[in-house]
Amino acid sequence: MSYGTKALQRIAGKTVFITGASSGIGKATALEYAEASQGNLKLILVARRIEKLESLKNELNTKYPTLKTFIGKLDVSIKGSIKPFLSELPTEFQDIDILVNNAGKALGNAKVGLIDEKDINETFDTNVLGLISITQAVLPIFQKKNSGDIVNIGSIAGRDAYPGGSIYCASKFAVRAFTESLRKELINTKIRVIEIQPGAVNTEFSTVRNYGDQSKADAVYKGREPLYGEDIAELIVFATTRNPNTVIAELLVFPSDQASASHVYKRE
Ligand code: NDP
Ligand code: 8X3
Repeated sequence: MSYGTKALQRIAGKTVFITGASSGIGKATALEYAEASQGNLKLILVARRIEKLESLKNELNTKYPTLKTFIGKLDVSIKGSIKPFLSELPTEFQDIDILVNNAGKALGNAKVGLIDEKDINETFDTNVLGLISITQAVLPIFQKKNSGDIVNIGSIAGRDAYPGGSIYCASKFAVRAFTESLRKELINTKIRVIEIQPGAVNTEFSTVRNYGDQSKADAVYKGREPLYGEDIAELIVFATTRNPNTVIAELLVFPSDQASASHVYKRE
């Protein structure tokens, strides 16, 4: 969508780095930035499934011939992979202006005592340590020019913990704490730190959470009116095209039929 002339000017020629761009919110955000800038933008898109990024790049190139897109296979949970990735970016993509820390996941619904150690590690390595490592690596670029936007994708699960979500909720509470500390640390700079906290969004999130069981994933949204990746993408672009004096610090975003974490707690 169009965000108006001022937003178009503010975003013109910027370089936007999106993690987890191969599906859902990240993919929609890449498309939304391309549209909002009318193709006058550079996009760095990363995820593990490079073939998905290749088809997204083709789609973007077809729709927006002036857009410059760099795709990369990057697993944010692998320590030591992030700094080399950034230093090997083509020169024209190195001066990042907007970082969207979006890559993340929940794995399963197991209760404490029964949670697979591998799922605990993968969730924290991706949602928390990956996000922290990317931020640490990109922040010096922003500090050098005293500008830049960091958008962290939190969740209602980072404010309202629920049974069967202990690990995912803890990871998103950690994202919120990290984001708040960072915003306070950067108070004397022009760097903006933004957290978007969605409720239910119909993406591949539930497929991943249910280990690929699509019928379980579909059941999560049955009878509900969830958000879609595009809805969150619009808010990310909106937040990062405000006047530089304006920081959208937190945005809690529900679909119209949700008002808390959507899980039911009752004695069984
Ligand atoms: P999707 O599963 O559709 O997208 C997740 C993205 O993260 C994919 O592009 C995936 O790509 C990427 N990803 C996963 N693991 C890694 C990794 N180790 N390294 C790099 N990229 C990775 O889900 P969503 O779009 O819904 O999720 C995006 C963010 O939104 C997550 O942080 C999620 O927690 C958050 N969120 C989602 C909500 C929802 O209801 N859907 C609600 C609130 C927050 P690939 O597999 O190719 O690596
Ligand atoms: C995803 C939303 O409620 O499934 O962050 O945890 S929820």
